[in-house]
Amino acid sequence: MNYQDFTKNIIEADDIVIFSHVNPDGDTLGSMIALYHVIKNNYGKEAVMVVTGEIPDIYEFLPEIDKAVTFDKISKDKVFSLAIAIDIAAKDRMGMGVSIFDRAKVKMNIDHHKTNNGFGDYSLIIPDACSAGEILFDMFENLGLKIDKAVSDSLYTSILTDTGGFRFENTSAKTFQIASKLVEYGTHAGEIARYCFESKPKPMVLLQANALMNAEFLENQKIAYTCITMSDMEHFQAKEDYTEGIVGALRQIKTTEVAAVLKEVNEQTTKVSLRSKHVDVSKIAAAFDGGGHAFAAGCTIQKPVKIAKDKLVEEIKRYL
Ligand SMILES: [Mn+2]
Repeated sequence: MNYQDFTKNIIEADDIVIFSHVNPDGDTLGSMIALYHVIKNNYGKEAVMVVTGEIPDIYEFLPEIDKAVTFDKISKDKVFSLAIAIDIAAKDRMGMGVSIFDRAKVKMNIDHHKTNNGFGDYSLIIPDACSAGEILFDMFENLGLKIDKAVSDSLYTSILTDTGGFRFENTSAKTFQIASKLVEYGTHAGEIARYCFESKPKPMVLLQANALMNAEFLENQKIAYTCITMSDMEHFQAKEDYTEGIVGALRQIKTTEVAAVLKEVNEQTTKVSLRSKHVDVSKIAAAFDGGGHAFAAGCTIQKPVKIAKDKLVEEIKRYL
């Protein structure tokens, strides 16, 4: 799609719904909130924001995020004129809400995951963009749309979190140029960083410390992994997002090439997060029908955590 298709479809739409992805992160939430405010302030339209799963506490500062709803709050036969998927690598990442997306008259897909297959009537997939927020910034600027502080803070959150605080490989000169412009639009960089990186709930930090203590290291310590069980989650009274960041901490170790966190979802299901320094872990995730980026990917393995771990390690070894 081109940028004008965005304007045309917003103007023609009677009602609009925006989808963020399951286990929402700073990029999908920041981008969704930015879209919400841009649509409201530039086109005078109210969009419905849909989240799947719990919004991490740290993102409560995003302007009007309390207006976001879960899909079950939308009537079952509702047909929206326009549905926008933001930062959603594959349709199943919308969870149960995908039926609402599928029913919409016009479906739009804006994303930066290279594994995105371009689902929808209009898709804007830019794998070189560090975040969905970066794609939106370019589009908003190109269309001459007003970027107020709410939009600026939200886009900055997208970019800051998806680049790991401007540290990951996806951080480009352009990323800094956009960040610089957002600061000019009124965003306080230190304030957003404090919300995103220094506002963790205490049990989250303790769960993470425990997970790191239980980590195992294989192949000359090139593989670092840890398993988080349901009883760990219960012991620390952890919310779903409390495991966020553990895999990054394992990658921080000098010897680590591939880091993995295996999370026991139930007796038969294990969720896997992968990070690496050089290895393309999106290929490892793809072996289990997952996906993502070269250095950050994930998948779900329908096996008990102990068996999933063996299968995963076997697959990782093939890429070392
Ligand atoms: Mn993203």
